[in-house]
Amino acid sequence: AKEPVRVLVTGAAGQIGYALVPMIARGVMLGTDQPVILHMLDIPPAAEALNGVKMELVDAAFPLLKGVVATTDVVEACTGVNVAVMVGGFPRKEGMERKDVMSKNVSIYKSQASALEKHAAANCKVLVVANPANTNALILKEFAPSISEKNITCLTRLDHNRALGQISERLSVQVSDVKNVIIWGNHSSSQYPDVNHATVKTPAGEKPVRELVKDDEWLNAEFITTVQQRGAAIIKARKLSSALSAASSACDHIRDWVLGTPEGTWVSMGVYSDGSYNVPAGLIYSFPVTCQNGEWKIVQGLSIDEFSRKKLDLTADELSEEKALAYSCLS
Ligand code: NAX
Repeated sequence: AKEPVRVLVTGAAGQIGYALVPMIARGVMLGTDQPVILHMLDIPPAAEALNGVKMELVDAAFPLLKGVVATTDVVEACTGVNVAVMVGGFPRKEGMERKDVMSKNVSIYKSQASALEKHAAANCKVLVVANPANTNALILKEFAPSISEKNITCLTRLDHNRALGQISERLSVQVSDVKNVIIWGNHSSSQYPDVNHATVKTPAGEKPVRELVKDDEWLNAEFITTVQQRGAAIIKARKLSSALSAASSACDHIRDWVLGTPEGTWVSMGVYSDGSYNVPAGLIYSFPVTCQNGEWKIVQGLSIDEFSRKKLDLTADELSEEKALAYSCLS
């Protein structure tokens, strides 16, 4: 039998946490043959709720779940973890300045970075979900210098999956037959959902999405804004932000990273830019990646037209600005 993998979920008493921990315990993230030990962290005001989640995990009698640590102590939470899913953060509340929210999250990610660096297992893989996800991941990277930048990522898979979903609905095809959309840039409304290399599996072979949709006007405008604004549309409908889709996408992100992407398929992940596609190095930026043997690699050589170029640059500019704002909170 396999040794259990320790998975940390921060903000585990929140709504994404509530959807995510049972998925992990069922093997959705790491495979149905992989035992897991869940480490759940939240802050003292949520301690009782967190304990309630632990009680439910016990009650669900998940065969793969070999242990649960529920704590408000960041050192205990981080000790020995192999995978860290960072969902906890400070939300933007009405009337709050962007700088104030940034400052709260910078201080959270700075201290959690140190705890992970000192106490996590070697080669721990980190996924930041909490917003501003890209910049929180960058802060985490800066303050955990001994964790390889290859191991620090942020979630844009939800946006990627939303793009697949929109194409599937539009063409009335199975979502599993659509692939290779790309989310470029920030997990914010400046992101660029790109279908220029996306395809659909048809009885006559793989066809480009553009050829099948036959409506560039829709693809270049409404499709993009629908994906960019989907989070807001969910809040409007549910009066709560996306939770089950965020949790499911976080599982997709880690699963593909650890177990690999299928041949010929890429996914979107926020990763540390090496300057690929002339995106400034040193930002956490969402790129198309393939994964093998537990490592992601940015897909190279895709053609970028003028329309796309502008959009890649726009979201990079926003991230550079966020980075500067985050750094200004440090001093
Ligand atoms: P909730 O407010 O329901 O849960 C957040 C939890 O984090 C709370 O239980 C809170 O007590 C805890 N927390 C706060 N500070 C903490 C700290 N320092 N250490 C540990 N835990 C802490 O929010 P939820 O709806 O679950 O969303 C969580 C985060 O995901 C938010 O930042 C949200 O903006 C972000 N999202 C990111 C998405 C993405 O695709 N990257 C999509 C969904 C979601 O909007």
